[in-house]
This record gives sequence, structure tokens and C-alpha cells, in this order.
Amino acid sequence: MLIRIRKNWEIPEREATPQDIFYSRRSILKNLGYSGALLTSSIIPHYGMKSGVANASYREGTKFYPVPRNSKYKIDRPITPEEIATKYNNYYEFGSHKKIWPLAQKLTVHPWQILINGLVEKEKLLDVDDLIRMMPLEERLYRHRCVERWSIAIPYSGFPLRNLLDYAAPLGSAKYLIMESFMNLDLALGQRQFWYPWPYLEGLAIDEAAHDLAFIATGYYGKPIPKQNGAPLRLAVPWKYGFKHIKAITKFTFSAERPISFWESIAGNEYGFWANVAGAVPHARWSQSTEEFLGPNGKEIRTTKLYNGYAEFVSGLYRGRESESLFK
Ligand SMILES: Nc1nc2c(c(=O)[nH]1)N[C@H]1C(S)=C(S)[C@@H](COP(=O)(O)O)O[C@H]1N2
Ligand SMILES: [Mo]
Repeated sequence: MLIRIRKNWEIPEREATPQDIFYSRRSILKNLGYSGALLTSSIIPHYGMKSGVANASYREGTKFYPVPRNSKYKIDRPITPEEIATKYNNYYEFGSHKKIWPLAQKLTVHPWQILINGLVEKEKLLDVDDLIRMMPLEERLYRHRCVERWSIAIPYSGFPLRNLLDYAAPLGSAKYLIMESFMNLDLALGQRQFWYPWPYLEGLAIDEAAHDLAFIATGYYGKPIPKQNGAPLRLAVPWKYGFKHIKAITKFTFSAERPISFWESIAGNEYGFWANVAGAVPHARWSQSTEEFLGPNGKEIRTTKLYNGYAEFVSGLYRGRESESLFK
């Protein structure tokens, strides 16, 4: 097993480029108030290297990674340290706080069945590894912006959602893609909070789902995606707020009707269907004009970009939809 341990001082500070990814961890860990135990871990997993996690399902998944990077999508900032992106999470199935990563380890992600149904030529049920094997895997550096204002920049591995659409063969009458997470009251204690409308559900208009930026992540930092980040399948639509990025997907349903997503049904005035990132449109309870980027140098305040910096790619999707509430 290849493990390279780099000293902090060997790692220069510069913006991420497709050729050169690195992190400096300690400063941000300190700034974020992480404990000493985390800091003294003797092996700092380097991106693209295998970390020493001894777990059968983890080893099983590693056969797919690392995969070649698609350098079309550049980011304007360094990559967030893996220690942050994997230990500061939103995943309400496991609790409404940020430290759910130990709790999420209870989830069994192998085997994992995926159902594709609704307005499709033929309903399909298959194992996630069989799906992954069929798909063209690549790595992409994406920005991620939570509606709560924190943001990260991460290397995902996975495949364009478009390829899943091609495989699913939706009918012409399908206008929306609805995605659902798992349901398991024994493992996910958050799901016992019956006032939430479980299972977690999200949707995209079919043209958004077919857009090249819409991605299904199966890997993270060159390895299988950790459970806390949405293993085994998680959506990444980087021009939209984080809550659209549904984790642990079990079902893809094609529909003629627009779904009401999880957060929309809880607070429709705060979380809409489109949820595109825009600094000019405040959340009902706070401004969205800036974000807190969790980078290698700690928290950095940055100006929010329209469509989270992806306007050149996606603004065309919303021509003719201006009367809709596109930015919440
Ligand atoms: N199933 C499910 N998916 C989810 C959530 C959730 O609570 N449950 N939280 C969302 C929110 S609000 C965000 S910001 C991202 C966080 O992803 P990360 O923890 O991998 O950074 O996951 C999204 N996907
Ligand atoms: Mo979020």
C-alpha cells in the first residue's frame, strides 16, 4: 500500500490546479476547533492515496479508484482538507448536528440496491456496483455551497447523471427526476424524529439532470465516498445549494410532476425547488452575499458567486423560467 506522509512545511500554499493538489491541515483544524486527538493522528491520508481503513466494504469499493480527472471544471480556490470535508457534515438521518460521521458508519452500503422506475421504458433494479461498473468514471473538482453559508471544494469521483438517464431510458412524458435516500429506523436514529418527512427526497427538472455538470459521486478524494458523505451514491449539482445534494440514493423515479423535496415540505418559504446559489437573494433568515470557505488556511470569507461560480455553464437552463423562484 502506498502511503506518503508529507510534512506540513513541504506543502506550499497556492490555488488548486489540475496537476497539483495538496493540503495543509493543521491551521484549519485548529481554527475550526478540532481536538488534539485528531491532530496527532500519525498517518495523514494524502489525496489519491489509500488511507489505512480496514473495512471489507471499503476495500471492495477501492477497486474503482483513483480515476482520471476531467479538467474541464476548474476551481478558483484550494481543495478543502479531507479531514474537514469528511468530519463536518450535514446528514439529518444521523442527527441535526455536524458531527454525524461516527454515527453514519452504522450504515451498510454493500450490497445496495438501486431502483429506477416511474416513466421509463422498463423498470430496473440493480446492485450499485453493477451500475458503477457500467458507467464512465472520472474525477471532478467541484465547489460545494451549503445554504447555511459554509462552503468547501472537493474532488469527487463518479459519473455524469446524464449517463444514468441514458441507461434508465425515460419516456418523453418524464419532466422531473425524483431521488430518494434509504429508510432505516434501526440504523439512522434521526429517522425516528417523525416530524421530518422521511425518506430524504430531492428532485431536478429533467434538463437539469441531463446537464453535464450534474454528477453522481461514488468517490471522494480518490477513494470510495465515505458513508458520512453519502455512500454509495450521492448527487452533486454544484450550482445549487447543498441540500439538493441528496446522499445514499436508493431510488431514481421519473415523473411528469414536480416533487416537493424534503426541505421544501418542512419550510417551503426558506427552501425551494430550484435552490440555485445567488448572493443577491437572501435566505429568509440571513444574507447569502458571502460564504465561509473551509479551506487549508481556516475559514475564509468569500463573496458568493451567482450559480456558485457555474453561471457560464448553467444560466441557459433558466431562460424562460424567470417567473419561478430560482434562487432559494
Ligand atoms: N440524505 C441526505 N442527504 C443530504 C442531507 C441530509 O440531511 N440527508 N443534507 C444535505 C445538505 S444540507 C448538505 S450541505 C450536504 C452536505 O454534504 P457533505 O456532508 O458531504 O458536505 O448534503 C446534503 N444531502
Ligand atoms: Mo446544506
